[in-house]
Amino acid sequence: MNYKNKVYLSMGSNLGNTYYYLLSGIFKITKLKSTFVSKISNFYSTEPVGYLDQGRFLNCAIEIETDLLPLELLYQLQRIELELKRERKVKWGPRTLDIDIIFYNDCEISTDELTVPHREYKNRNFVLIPLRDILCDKSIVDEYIKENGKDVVLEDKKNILISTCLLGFNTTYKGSNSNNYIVSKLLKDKFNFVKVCPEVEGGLSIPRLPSERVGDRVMQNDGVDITPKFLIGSEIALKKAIENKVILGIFKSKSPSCGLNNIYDGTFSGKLIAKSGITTERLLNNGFDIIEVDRDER
Ligand code: A4P
Ligand code: MG
Repeated sequence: MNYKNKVYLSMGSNLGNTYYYLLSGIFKITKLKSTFVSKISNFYSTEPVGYLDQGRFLNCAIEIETDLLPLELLYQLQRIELELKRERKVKWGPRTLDIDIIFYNDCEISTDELTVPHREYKNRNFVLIPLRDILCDKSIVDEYIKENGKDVVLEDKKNILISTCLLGFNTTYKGSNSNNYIVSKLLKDKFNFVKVCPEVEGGLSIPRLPSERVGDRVMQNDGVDITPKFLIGSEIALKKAIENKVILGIFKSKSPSCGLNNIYDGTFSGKLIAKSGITTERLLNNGFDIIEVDRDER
């Protein structure tokens, strides 16, 4: 991808399921117009800086390539923060998601709304250390990193339940895959992925006939009711989630098993309705957070 500007973002969260907010933010950034997420740092548990009466943060940094201009990018990032329930109550206080622009090429910007490079980055190990992971020239930050005790600690690898097709395995009903470069390339070595394809593990073949949810049932397009297989698949997925203590699921969008916000409406005419797939519904009912993503090859 050849977008003109190279930008470094710092991301932080210390409310609720912090991994859910950082990863959701990253997937939303991949959806921005003319924007490509090219690198993701490790994830760090960090001591709060500024307002101290709050829990530790989870921080990371990402590199993006984009044609968005600085203010356009800032507004898009603020919209993403809002969509992920960010409320601005206390300056430097707890937040589900904060996304700051650290560098935009080597531009220097100073307006009421935006200061780049970020005003505080040199003073903050929680920005500098993740950034160091993804900068080619590490000397840019090395001179500012202060001796690091326990203020910035590399997180242990967490378990994530993931739709097998997103990792490039040919398990979709067509016998193809839904490879997503963020999971299969950029996140692969940062998490332990617990793979699940609820349809195949529930006993369906590859390839298989298309199926859609019709009310509480799942029907193939030849009229055969395959609900029991979907239920077995959802049970297997839930068992894997519990046994592996996964922090969340990353699932293929629009699928009758794994979709989150929209699935096909049961008429096999390509129309979507607001509803989740069978497995997603079961995991949500058991308290797991789900992020849905689509095929994204890049
Ligand atoms: N703004 C100006 N420059 C920028 C920039 N380069 N990137 C303006 C993003 N925004 C920028 O930000 C306030 C205003 O800053 C915005 O309206 C924007 O126009 P905000 O996100 O609404 O509010 P905030 O986050 O409370 O303020 P601020 O100054 O961004 O706080 P910081 O600097 O982000 O600090 N401790 C740890 N361990 N980890 C953290 O992630 N984060 C903070 C927040 C405090 N302590 C932390 C962490
Ligand atoms: Mg901020």
